[in-house]
Amino acid sequence: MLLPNILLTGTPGVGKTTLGKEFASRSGLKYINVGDIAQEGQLYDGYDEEYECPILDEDRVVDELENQMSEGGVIVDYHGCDFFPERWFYIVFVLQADNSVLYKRLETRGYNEKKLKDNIQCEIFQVLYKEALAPYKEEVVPQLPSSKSEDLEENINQILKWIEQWIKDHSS
Ligand code: DAT
Repeated sequence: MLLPNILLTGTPGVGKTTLGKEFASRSGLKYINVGDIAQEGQLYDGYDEEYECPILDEDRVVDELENQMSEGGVIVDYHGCDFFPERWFYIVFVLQADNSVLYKRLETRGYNEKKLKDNIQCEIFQVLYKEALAPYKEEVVPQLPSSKSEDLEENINQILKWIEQWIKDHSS
């Protein structure tokens, strides 16, 4: 593997897509949005009426991504990590946004009241951070603030630095 795979996770609306796409365009890593892949391949297993969204067929998503992940150099965007093989990722960045900022972003998306409330609670209780800490060690689960535009620049630089170090550590 010439370059590592990176996971960007966090509550919907924290800025994974924004960071992932911008990072990919600057670094040459390949950006994969799991939601988009699922939609393109219709990798679904039913529909969740309460949250008004299709239910992901996780096994088919893993099968779909396996080849690309084994090549390395992929930055994956998804609001979860418990169904991905742990070996796929060297590092899991968990994005976080202030509650009031996140609320506004999700309101703009037109989320229904239950979905809004549940997502804000998800952020408050650090659900995605805890999910990542189940398979991964704390030192490979850095948290990144993602409320302001300056945070975006800062995060890109931090991930670039991390990759540089990874390349040094793996080039012998
Ligand atoms: P996600 O992919 O986590 O669901 P997103 O990238 O679509 O989130 O971002 C949601 C909204 O927030 C979108 O309108 C862009 C904005 N946003 C993302 N990161 C930001 C940042 N660091 N500063 C300001 N706005 C940001």
